Amino acid sequence: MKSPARCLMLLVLTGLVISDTLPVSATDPKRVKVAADLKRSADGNDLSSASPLTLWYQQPATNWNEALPLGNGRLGAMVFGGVAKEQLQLNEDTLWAGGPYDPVNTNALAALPEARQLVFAGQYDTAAKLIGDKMMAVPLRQMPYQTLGDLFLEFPTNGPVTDYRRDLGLDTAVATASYTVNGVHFTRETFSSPADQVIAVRLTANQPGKISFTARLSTPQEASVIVETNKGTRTPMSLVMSGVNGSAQGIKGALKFQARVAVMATGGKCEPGADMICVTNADSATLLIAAATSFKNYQDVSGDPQRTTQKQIADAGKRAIADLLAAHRAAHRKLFRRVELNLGETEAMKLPTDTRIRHFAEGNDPQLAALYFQYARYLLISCSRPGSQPANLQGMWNASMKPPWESKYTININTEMNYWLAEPGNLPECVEPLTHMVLDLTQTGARTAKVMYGARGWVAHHNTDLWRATAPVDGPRWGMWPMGGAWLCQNLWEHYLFSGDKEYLRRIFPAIKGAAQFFLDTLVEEPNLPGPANLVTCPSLSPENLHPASKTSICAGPTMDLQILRDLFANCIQAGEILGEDKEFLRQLAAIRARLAPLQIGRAGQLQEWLKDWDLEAPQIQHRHVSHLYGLFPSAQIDVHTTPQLAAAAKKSLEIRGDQATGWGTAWRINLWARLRDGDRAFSILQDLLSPRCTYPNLLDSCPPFQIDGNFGGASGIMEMLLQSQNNEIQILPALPRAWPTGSVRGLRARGGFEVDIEWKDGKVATYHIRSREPREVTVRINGQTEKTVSEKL
Ligand code: FUC
Repeated sequence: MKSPARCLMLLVLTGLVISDTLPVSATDPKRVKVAADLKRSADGNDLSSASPLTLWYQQPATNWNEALPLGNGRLGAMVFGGVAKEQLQLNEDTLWAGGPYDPVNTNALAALPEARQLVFAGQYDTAAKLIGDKMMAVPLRQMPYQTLGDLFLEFPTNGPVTDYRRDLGLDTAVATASYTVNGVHFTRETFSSPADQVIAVRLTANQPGKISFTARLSTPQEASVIVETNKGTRTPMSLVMSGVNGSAQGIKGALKFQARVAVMATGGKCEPGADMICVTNADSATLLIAAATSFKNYQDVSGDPQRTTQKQIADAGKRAIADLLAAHRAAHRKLFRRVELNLGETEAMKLPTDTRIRHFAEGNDPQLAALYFQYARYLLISCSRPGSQPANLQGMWNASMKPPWESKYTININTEMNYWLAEPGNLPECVEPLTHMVLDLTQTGARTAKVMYGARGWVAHHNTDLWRATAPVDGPRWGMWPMGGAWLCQNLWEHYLFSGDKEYLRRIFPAIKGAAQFFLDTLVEEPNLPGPANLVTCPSLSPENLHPASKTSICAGPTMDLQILRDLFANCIQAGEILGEDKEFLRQLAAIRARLAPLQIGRAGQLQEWLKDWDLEAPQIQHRHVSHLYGLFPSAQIDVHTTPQLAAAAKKSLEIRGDQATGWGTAWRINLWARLRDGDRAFSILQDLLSPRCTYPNLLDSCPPFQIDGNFGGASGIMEMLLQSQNNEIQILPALPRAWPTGSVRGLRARGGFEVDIEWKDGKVATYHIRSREPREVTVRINGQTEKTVSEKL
């Protein structure tokens, strides 16, 4: 038994429930407010009635940031749970604007030598102007990810509503709204099934003949809706919306799409309207929603969405809703139940989720941090499964035709952060869409490397989209950064480190090798630095941060680039040795790696962000990006044990940067402080992340606006506080905050193919278990000491 009920039972049996009551001071207005909220919501229930893995609310969503996300990797819905009107805002993860396109700029190569010269001469603004004129992608911006539209269900309501509750079970992946009107209790359950590739909505009531509603589809896309009848089949009536995607930036929409909603009622009547279906006095009803586009891959849009959706509806329609639900739950739990986390439970657990977010920063709700962690796992399972697109800036949930930053893949931090939790959080399957995308990028990026840089290998800059565009976009200040592909390779390498899967390594080696090759051909000597360690990227930038020598970010050899390259070359050498690749190439890489410009400590004792000691004069000294600290996290080349001086400098930089940033910037800082072994500082930043400044009522991250990286990065930070495994050590509770004195975790993964369980009490490790396929010797750092142990068999 691995259920949440079991977690709770264990907690009670082992005395881990650390506080029964919320300390309330009569004079502290905030505390009095918590007490009042508790009184209103708790109804005298004991803690065991509070469900630790559920988000719940006492009112319908009044806006998108209160609606609850469902997804099967590909097909997503935001569920509002209204009483008179239900809204399901729908997404299909290949519905982006545009079509296959090639944005390389054929003028770039000729301009490259001059751009370099200008940068080395300190004429940064002139360099930026030249880059803007000659080296940016055509078109300058990439394609947006767009909404599919909405399904609206309208219900006749004639009477006051009581007992309203709306929730999302993370263990079931079902969103439920229930309420009573005129003595009839209604329940509406919705899920997006990875097993059957449809969204299902089940409407029931506790009295027969009470389900009446109209169903209607609407969309801002170019599309039309008809009602299709298939008499004599299990799905006799469907709303069918067919359309084409939009054009953007002069790239013509090339996708067809279709959404299909089958409406099935038991008892009562089901009648077609012109563009709606009307159900009257049914005992219960089920809706099945399918959607698809003609996207097959970034070069091929010849799919048949009509055939796909017809088949999905016909197949799912043959099965009872209970069977669909069982298959859905099993597919979800297979991934979700691998990890359990208990950080202690308090009375605050009885409160609705939106209230808990408002109060988290006041302390004493450790379970909300555990819920936030599990929510991130839930979200990744829901938006990134084998066969789907990777998690974009909004995962896969987007109501707009023009979302912020086009809801793309921003690969100067955001996409990489989306996957930080996947490996330690025991969701390695969810990385598959990312692997697939990187392998696509090696193809489009090879053309960009050749045409724009005259180089071998492949390159991707700071963003990509469904069409795998790799040229620099948006403007020199943001786009002229050739490191996006190299950083993504680090995510893939981590997948290998955690699993030890040599087949996977063989599959990704060409990506790592090609990324390295690009830099062998494009690194240049910085003439102002003494050799031989004077190789740098140029032109480049430290993501999005202006430096004080100009109005631009354009520079040579920013610290982050040098750190990413140290990793890329080291990984390529190690992978090449494991796979028996060409020794000469690996030797060449090692020689070039040794010649990369060094990391430097600046006059404030900080780790310099640039080759020059500019940090203290930079116009945005507290910039959201902490790019130069990549070496501390997610990389491990800066480490408190192995490179204490650099770690101290990184700490100084982090202090200068400050704790508050965008959602993802805040989340990154949690991971960094955990790597610096300061659990309390990491926790205080988590308190900020998990407060209304950075978290919406639906527990999704607010950048602002909504951006999912903060959820994923925050969850990664929570794990970094409990377990780390860089540099060939498994570190148990490396940065446990005082706020979580007692707790347990089961099923986290560590590099080297290990799974780890930990129980702790009074801030100290009580027991731990390390398991692997074959028992192996492992170095463990625990309570400040290292020891050798042998892992148990998995
Ligand atoms: C980078 C960040 C922004 C935002 C965008 C998607 O440009 O600097 O804050 O996250 O990506």
